[in-house]
Amino acid sequence: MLDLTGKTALVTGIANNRSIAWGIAQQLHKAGANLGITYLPDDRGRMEKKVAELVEPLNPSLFVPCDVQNEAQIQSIVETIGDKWGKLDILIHCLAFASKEDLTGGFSDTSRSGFTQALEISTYSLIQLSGAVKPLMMEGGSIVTLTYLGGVRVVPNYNIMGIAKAGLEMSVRYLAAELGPQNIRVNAISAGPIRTLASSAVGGILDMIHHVEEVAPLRRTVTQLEVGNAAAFLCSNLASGITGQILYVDAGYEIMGM
Ligand code: 0WD
Repeated sequence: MLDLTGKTALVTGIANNRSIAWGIAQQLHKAGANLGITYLPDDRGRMEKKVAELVEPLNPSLFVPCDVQNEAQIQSIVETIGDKWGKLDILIHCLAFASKEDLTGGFSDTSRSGFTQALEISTYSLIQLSGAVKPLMMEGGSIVTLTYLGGVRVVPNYNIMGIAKAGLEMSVRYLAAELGPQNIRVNAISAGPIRTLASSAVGGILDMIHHVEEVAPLRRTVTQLEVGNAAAFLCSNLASGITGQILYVDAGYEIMGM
């Protein structure tokens, strides 16, 4: 059965109660995992307060700042995990960023700085975090990231984020190949469109959701908790033979041609 008792899990990317990472954290907790939660720090400490209040019922034993553009913060997280837990079993990479102006309009207008920022935060961060936690996964481990269909097909307005997700999906494969001999599995969940803070920046997101509700085999989109269930599965022994894969949790939308 699905049981994560005794497993330590670091969950990144919780911004509020709509975040996919929040759905994942709840399901990992339900399966018995010991949680560490990261938040994106800001000058006034607003995010810290908000996320701390939200996750309190899950009793995280670690609560640390993590801006993936801040190398020192990543190192400090690794040290804290080493001191407090001694090992890490699960890493949830559930974050992305692109500037709003690059998520509408012409793709060929993408700025150099927008390209660099989106790829650094959304794609490089998986490579960076995986490399950082690798020494902590001495008993093996599971790394799960979040991607979207816009990384393999053209979705209006997804633009630069599509390039970031294509790079992310290929990073999953390279990481899986490298870390497999250490029994570290690396997989991605390709989620259907869900209303969140990040997705609200994508032009026409509501139209995308309505289209999925009309066309997907299940005639709806998915919830954060459904993505959380799939993540808990991928992190558990039930998925011990699965690595380097992109698992679609999208109510079946991906199979449709029209
Ligand atoms: O429809 C959707 N919502 C889908 C999202 C469909 C398929 C995939 N995804 C992916 C996203 O691309 C992302 O990789 O799921 C992941 C989580 O996104 P989300 O749950 O939709 O969005 P949100 O609740 O906004 O969480 C993303 C968080 C950030 O939130 P804000 O909105 O404050 O940027 O990523 C974090 C931050 O908490 N984040 C960072 N974390 C560390 N360092 C950074 C950073 N530099 N930048 C953003």
